[in-house]
Amino acid sequence: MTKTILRALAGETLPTPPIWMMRQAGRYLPEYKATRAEAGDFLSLCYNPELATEATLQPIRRYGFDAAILFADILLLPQALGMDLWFVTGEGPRLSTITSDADFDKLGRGEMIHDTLNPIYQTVRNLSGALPSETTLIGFAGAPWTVATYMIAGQGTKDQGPAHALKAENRALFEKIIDRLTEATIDYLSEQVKAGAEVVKLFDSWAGSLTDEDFDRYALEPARIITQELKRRHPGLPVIAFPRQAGDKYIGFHQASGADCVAVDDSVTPEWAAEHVQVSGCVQGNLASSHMVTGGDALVAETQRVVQAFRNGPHIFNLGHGITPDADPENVQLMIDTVRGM
Ligand code: 1CP
Repeated sequence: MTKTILRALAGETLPTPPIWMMRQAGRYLPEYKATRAEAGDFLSLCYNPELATEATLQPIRRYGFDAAILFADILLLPQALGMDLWFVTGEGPRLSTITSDADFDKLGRGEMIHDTLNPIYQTVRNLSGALPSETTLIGFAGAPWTVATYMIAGQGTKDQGPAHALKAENRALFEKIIDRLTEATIDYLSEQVKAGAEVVKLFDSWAGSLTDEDFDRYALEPARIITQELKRRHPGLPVIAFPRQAGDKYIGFHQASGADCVAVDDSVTPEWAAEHVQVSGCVQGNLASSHMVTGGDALVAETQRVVQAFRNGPHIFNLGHGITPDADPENVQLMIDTVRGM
């Protein structure tokens, strides 16, 4: 029998939606903290296939999710292009920056990314052999705009100000960065697929700060190019796009990007997303991740509401964004039991 996630991605309406969770491996789990301590730091964990395989499998063992997502990070790609990357404990990622043509010219291109990313492909190969037969393996990358915001600012930013500023001041350079990332993302995801990823997801976490034409040019268009080329290289490959906080721009995103599934965040209601987005294909989402912290009756009621809203079409149950480190692992179990018990 085909895996439930693949069936939903193919457009099937299932009696119980398959379920997985963004950031399902991570600091809310005691076993993850132990594995991370063993690795020493976060990047060493990402580049250690044995331990990254273990981190990926932990939430599958504990909860029996229908999908596993490769343990890695969207910022490994800029590092593979030659940028410096490090994580400051308690603060987040730091990178060398690109603010001039001279910075851009230092970036690598083509096959060279694989020198750095080979351990990630090894993790994917390990996982293909280690996952239960019903579990789907999802590979991923950051979308060009989201990754560019980190490469331009050198860190996470609240409003992506530095990237917007570069776009306004030197559009040619900004577009060269987007194009280079588009090309590298295709090669990166394609290699993940060759190693055994069955689905790929494109995380555009900051798509919501692009408006109007900019959204179409820098969120939609790269997603379309990446999806089209991946499907050309790997016929039948399902693609999940996540243009987070796209609002009205979620409407029509399936057709315009060619993605099989559009993941929606919780700034839109499930009823709205069912009416306007699910009409054109599979939707993934969208319980607010705060329920994983607060739990209780509200968690149960809102979980049921999401399942109900999406019941008449293809749906993959997920949160609206990643689970946070302060979440209670028991609330995750309650969410799963609620979805599967309906
Ligand atoms: O252990 C730690 O302290 C590191 C925390 C952590 C983890 C567990 C980071 C740092 N990245 C990850 C793994 C990760 N990141 C995964 C795989 C595991 C899984 O989902 O179970 C994935 C898919 C990501 C994707 C990712 N990284 C995104 C896109 C999704 C999203 O959450 O919006 C983004 C924006 C990043 C950048 C990043 N990596 C880590 C942090 C703290 C950040 C965010 C920085 C910021 O807020 O700007």
